[in-house]
Amino acid sequence: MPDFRKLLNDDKVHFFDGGYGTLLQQRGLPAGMSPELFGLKTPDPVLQVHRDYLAAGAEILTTNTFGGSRLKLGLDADAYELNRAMCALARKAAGDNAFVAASIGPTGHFCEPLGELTFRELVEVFKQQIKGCVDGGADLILGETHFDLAEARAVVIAAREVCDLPVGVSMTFEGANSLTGTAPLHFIDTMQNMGADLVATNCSAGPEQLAGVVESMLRRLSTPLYVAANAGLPELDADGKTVFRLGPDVFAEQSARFFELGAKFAGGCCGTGPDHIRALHSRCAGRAWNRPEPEDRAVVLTSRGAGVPLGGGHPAVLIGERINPTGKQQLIAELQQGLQDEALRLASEQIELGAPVLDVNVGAAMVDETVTLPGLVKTLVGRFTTPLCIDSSNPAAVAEALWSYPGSPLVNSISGDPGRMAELGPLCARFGAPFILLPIKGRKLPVTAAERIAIIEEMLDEAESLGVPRRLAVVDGLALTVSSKPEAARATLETIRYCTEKLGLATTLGLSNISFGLPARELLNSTFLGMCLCSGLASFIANPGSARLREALAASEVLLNRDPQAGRFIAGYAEWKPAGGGAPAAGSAGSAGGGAGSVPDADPLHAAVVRGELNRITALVQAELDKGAEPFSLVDGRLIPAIMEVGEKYERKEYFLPQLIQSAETLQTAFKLLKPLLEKDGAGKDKPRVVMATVEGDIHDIGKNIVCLMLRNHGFEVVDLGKDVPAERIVEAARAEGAKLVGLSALMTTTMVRMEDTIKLLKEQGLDDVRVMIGGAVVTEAFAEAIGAHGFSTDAVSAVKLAKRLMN
Ligand code: THG
Repeated sequence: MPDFRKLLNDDKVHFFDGGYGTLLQQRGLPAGMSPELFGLKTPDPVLQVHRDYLAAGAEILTTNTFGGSRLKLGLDADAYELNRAMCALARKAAGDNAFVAASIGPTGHFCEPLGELTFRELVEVFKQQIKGCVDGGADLILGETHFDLAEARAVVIAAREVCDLPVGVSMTFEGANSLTGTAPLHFIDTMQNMGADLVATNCSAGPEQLAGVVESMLRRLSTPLYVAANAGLPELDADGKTVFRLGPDVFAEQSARFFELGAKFAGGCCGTGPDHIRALHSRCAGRAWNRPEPEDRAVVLTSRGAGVPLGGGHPAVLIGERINPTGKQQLIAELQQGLQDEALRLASEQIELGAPVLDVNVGAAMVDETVTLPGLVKTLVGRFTTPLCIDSSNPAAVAEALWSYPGSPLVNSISGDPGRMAELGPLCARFGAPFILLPIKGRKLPVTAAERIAIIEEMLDEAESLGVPRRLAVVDGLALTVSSKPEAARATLETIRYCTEKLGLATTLGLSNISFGLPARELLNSTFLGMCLCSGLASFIANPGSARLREALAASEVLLNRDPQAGRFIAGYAEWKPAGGGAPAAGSAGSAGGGAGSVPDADPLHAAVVRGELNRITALVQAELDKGAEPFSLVDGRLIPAIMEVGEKYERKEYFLPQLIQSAETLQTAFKLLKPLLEKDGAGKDKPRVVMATVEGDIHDIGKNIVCLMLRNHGFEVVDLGKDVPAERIVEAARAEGAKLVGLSALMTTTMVRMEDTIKLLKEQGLDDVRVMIGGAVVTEAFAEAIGAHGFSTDAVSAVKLAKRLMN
């Protein structure tokens, strides 16, 4: 058997056949009758036309199945059998010397939200048709004359489910776009993301006009291209019938241009016949394929109406972060009630601010993401053309959203945790969805660049072994908070540079993580953005409402020579005035360790804790002890008031997380020295005990660790169970330790539901007198109440207050 893949891979140009409609009418097809049903009843005319095309030099015959889907044929016809029979007919004509391309035309129906069909139904319809074609002996599955990107994608997805024949789609463009708004370039971007074996354009106009369509694809074309023009533009003849008048020689001369531009295949569409193909063949047969060299290798996100390239020298892309329940009460409440207004408002607001891509995250308590996420995606793609970034840690929700999206969305994300790549990678490959590769694996966040790169390379290897193309990967450089991991920002920069330069991959970043716990976050975020862009960052998830970020982005694009003649910058910032406010007065900022001045401290011990003077504290405490101070009064009268002052500074936003941690650690160092002495005194025996844990499934423990530290500083005996702790272990520990307080932490919307399990289990096991306090970025008062917690806190300082209140 001949293998069409050989043709796809050789160095030559090749020839398809031409139009069938007019020729079949000349051979008895009644006007208004479906050519497919005609062919089923009277195969001979169809067979004849196939043979005429072979004789004219066609190497690939297209089957008489264009309108052969069950939706097009109607319920009475056996679509499978018709397609099988028509493919068998073409096979009979082709024998072993030519190839059979199964023609799969539009169904005549739109899928949601444009029409009534679901995308799944569309795929099922095509699967039935394609099965018939495969059994009839097709060599290639070829979608033809498609005008909707979703339907074009459905052909590819259906073909891949049914067979492993090569598959291609030909789209028709009316002027600059397809009927539902897709540009040629973004059509091929989408098809190439899906790994289509062939891309094509046909119909709508003559070869002169189609050359323009081909030119607009060239920037990123790397897949074999097939072009089939009409015999010129349609004209009305004297009887009011449409005719195509371009003769074979002119058609051939003009179509030869397709080969010069880089097409591998040419043929004909409406109004062409064997003479056109013969003329084209005799003019161009034996030519070498002018293999297209794409100018840029960006990863492209697409929708019906837009394409957004990431990397490949394109301007960095801001992915609007705001459709995300974090910190948004109204959005959460609406999502829980199945409403979309707030999400849609956030979408249009971000689009107006210029966000070229929107992140969509609906992960919140009491929201079923597998329903809510695809539902919102459907509405968004119906209203806006902005490509989406599907952000969920729930693989089933991601899969459902992919079924609802008519292009190439960005899947956010695939982590290095076991099973994730195997589950989501092939899905992304099948749907042609670029994905964010998140270099997180197991419980420990990788801090150094070397650790991150090791995970990235391992994940890329796994992707390759699963047949998931590396070109779909967009690496998350992982912004960790500098306030708790000061070395992490540099590691992010190194990771971005390595991925860009050594691995040739596009990158992204959840920018705002970097500044968590610090003041002037926008200042840090925008400065870090500039650094990251310099290291090659291709995209970032952020709030497009931040003027400072937009300014940093616009300025960086000029400095990185990606804004020709500074055109965009000048257009946006010619009238720019620096933000008001001026510089803060010197020395007025409340900086830990600073502001010591020349005035001696009233109490050096107190001051050392407030300033976080970790390396001085031991000596100071020892000096006090040497002077005869009581250990207990040192703690109660001087150290505890000092840490209280730190807490107050934190609440007044004079202090931020780094100062809080530094002071807490200073106090702990003092305690280490004092602890044996206090125990000798008999103090500390009746310290209140608290069991602390980050719940099962959640590996974030920075917040919980800070709360533990602060609780210890305030005289609590803390039993820290760590992170990813099952409910059973927490309950067991509370019982064994006789703790009357349990503190639970969860950072993610997906894991905060585990808190409820723990509370239920405590009750079930009769530990009714144990109080439970909860915390974490996404935890709210309402949630705490809903699950029966006794309180919730937003930060370590309020957690201590809450713990004290609950223990009284
Ligand atoms: N990497 C990847 N995906 C990500 C992240 C990442 N997705 C989620 C997150 N990080 C990026 N998105 C957000 C969304 C919201 C906020 C921060 C990051 C946020 N919200 C404010 C709050 O919490 O108060 C609300 C501000 C507002 O009103 O907009 O901070 O790292 N791959």
